[in-house]
Amino acid sequence: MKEFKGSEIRNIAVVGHGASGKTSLVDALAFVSGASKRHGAVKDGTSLTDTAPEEIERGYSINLGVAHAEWLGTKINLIDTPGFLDFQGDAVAGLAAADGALCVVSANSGVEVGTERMFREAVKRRDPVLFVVSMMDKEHADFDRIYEQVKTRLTSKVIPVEVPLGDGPDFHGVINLFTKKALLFKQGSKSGEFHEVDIPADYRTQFDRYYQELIESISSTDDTLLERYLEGGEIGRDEAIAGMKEAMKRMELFPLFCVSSELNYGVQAVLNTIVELLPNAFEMEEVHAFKGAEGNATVEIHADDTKPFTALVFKTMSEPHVGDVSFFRVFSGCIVNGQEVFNATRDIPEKLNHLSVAQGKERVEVNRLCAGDIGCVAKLKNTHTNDTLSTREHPVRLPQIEFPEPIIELTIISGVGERHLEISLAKLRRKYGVQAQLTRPKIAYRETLKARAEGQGKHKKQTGGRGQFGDCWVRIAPAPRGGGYEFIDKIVGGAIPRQYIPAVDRGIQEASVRGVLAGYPVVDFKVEVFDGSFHTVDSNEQSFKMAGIQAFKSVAPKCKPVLLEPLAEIDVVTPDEYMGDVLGDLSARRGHILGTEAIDSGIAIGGTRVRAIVPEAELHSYAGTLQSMTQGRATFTKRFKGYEEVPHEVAQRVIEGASKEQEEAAVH
Ligand SMILES: Nc1nc2c(ncn2[C@@H]2O[C@H](COP(=O)(O)OP(=O)(O)O)[C@@H](O)[C@H]2O)c(=O)[nH]1
Ligand SMILES: [Mg+2]
Repeated sequence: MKEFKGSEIRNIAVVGHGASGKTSLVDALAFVSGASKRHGAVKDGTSLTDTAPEEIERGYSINLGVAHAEWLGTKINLIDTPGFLDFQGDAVAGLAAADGALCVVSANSGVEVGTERMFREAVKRRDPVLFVVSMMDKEHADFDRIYEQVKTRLTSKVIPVEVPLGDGPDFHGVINLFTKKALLFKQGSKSGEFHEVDIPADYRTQFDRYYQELIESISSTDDTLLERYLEGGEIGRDEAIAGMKEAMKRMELFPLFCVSSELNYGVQAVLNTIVELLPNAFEMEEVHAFKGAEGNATVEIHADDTKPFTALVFKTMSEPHVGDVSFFRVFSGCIVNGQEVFNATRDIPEKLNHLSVAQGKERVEVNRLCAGDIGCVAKLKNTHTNDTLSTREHPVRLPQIEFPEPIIELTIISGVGERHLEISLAKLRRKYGVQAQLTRPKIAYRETLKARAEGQGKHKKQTGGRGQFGDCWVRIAPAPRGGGYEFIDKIVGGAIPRQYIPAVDRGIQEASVRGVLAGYPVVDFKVEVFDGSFHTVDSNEQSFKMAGIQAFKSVAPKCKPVLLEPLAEIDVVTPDEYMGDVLGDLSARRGHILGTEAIDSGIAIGGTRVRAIVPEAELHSYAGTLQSMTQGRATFTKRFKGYEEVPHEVAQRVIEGASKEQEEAAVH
């Protein structure tokens, strides 16, 4: 394979809702460019980037996939991403490795939840985005309607640079607004060949309207162009394209295209546009990386072949018969096949044998990879996603990709959605033959004490030969929330011999694992041992540990024990029309609303963010409820917030439930 410089590389993530045509588009781009010899199809299980058994069986992407196209002397690395929200971690990783995104919207289904989510994610990362209306050949395809939806639901800064000739089965060409020409696709051609003709008379009015809109949009982002436009001057193609590229970098314009990946119509135009309008890998902004394995000092990383090698592993995929394959983006420097590198994240050397680039599941071995490129390598010893590969002389750690946090938990597995869990279970079955049954997770209640009390713990046993004797007096008192456990030795005059005091401590800790109310661990209290007695023959460590257990059991119930429950702070982002429902539901879950704020970045159309503290016990299946309440358009994140006392009537139910469980356990 030819070697490409960073200025001849584009790294593009293909994002959007599930089944919007992303995988088919990636396949078509690689095929039409000539880099892939076969036009694969998702429905036959032959697409370039849906290759895992789970993906072929289900017909949708689960993992990100990497392929490439070669066009106009440029290598376009294409990162196909999964659209379902459950697998958005891979979409986030794909965006992190790319410098720009194609946001795919189906001409049929239009803007969907995944489109909103991934477009916002791209904007958040400040990646230029190009919209592609896919499946233009399908029944009920409607370009104008989709354009309107993108404009009202995603961003007012979208602007078509192509207009289709015909929608649905009648889709047969496009008008390119930059060249002011129409392209008529040759029916039955393999890779979307076309004749270039003048704009057909019956499309003239439509052309004028869209052209006007395009030129106005571009001029409004550039003072020189605007002045000329207002004075009635012409704006040439090259100027318009240069203006558009700059505006895209600043997120002031998002061009819109249309294709049919099945027929390969319009695919060449998308390839041209990626080369012309999206930034090359050398235009990457500098990244601040940490020096060394632990250091906090940062160093700037520039896309430059002559600088030390640095790369971030953005995906690790396990492949049958191969093992783990690590995909990485080179941020600076070059690497040659077989070279040793240094994983500063884990402080270990790694060897890059069979350095490759991916074309779907095929890997093409290369001699060298340089700044800005994306490569892969199999069988690293101990390198994982989010690790940085650099050199021993210049070890650095790049900023890590922030993956979405799991929001549902069932026993030991957790994930970002039901579908995510289902796939994890399928993988468990296929790879390890493990059958799992899912049950609802137990809430991690705790108990604590609200008053001080004192008392004795005495352990005495006389069974023939040598007896057991331990005796201690303790004071138990509450500690502040989060204060943990504290043991204070106040023994004077040898009432308990030194060597047995730690045993009292151990006994108390052991007893406090099962609290006095409902058997949950007791937290945040302190214990003073202040008196006791012993027997010269019968006392030993075991006896004093038993005395400690007895002391806790007799004193703790007098300390006003209460139940604590885990709280979560949740952050919901919802379209405004569902605000009332979201707030009402949170209150019904004993939620405490901390605040609401409108989100409006000025680029992506937002919604409202609601922050609330909600007891973990009330959040079971929240993900599903929120989804159905908002047609899947709201999202939430959740993090542990701490423990708080359970209101009396709720506590009563938990305590009754716990004693019932204990009875049942006793019967079985
Ligand atoms: N008619 C038609 N069908 C398409 C086109 N692109 C994709 N599809 C079909 O739409 C479905 C979803 O496509 P896929 O590429 O898997 O979407 P993804 O989930 O976004 O990757 C598949 O059955 C494809 O065959 C197209 O241009 N025309
Ligand atoms: Mg796909």
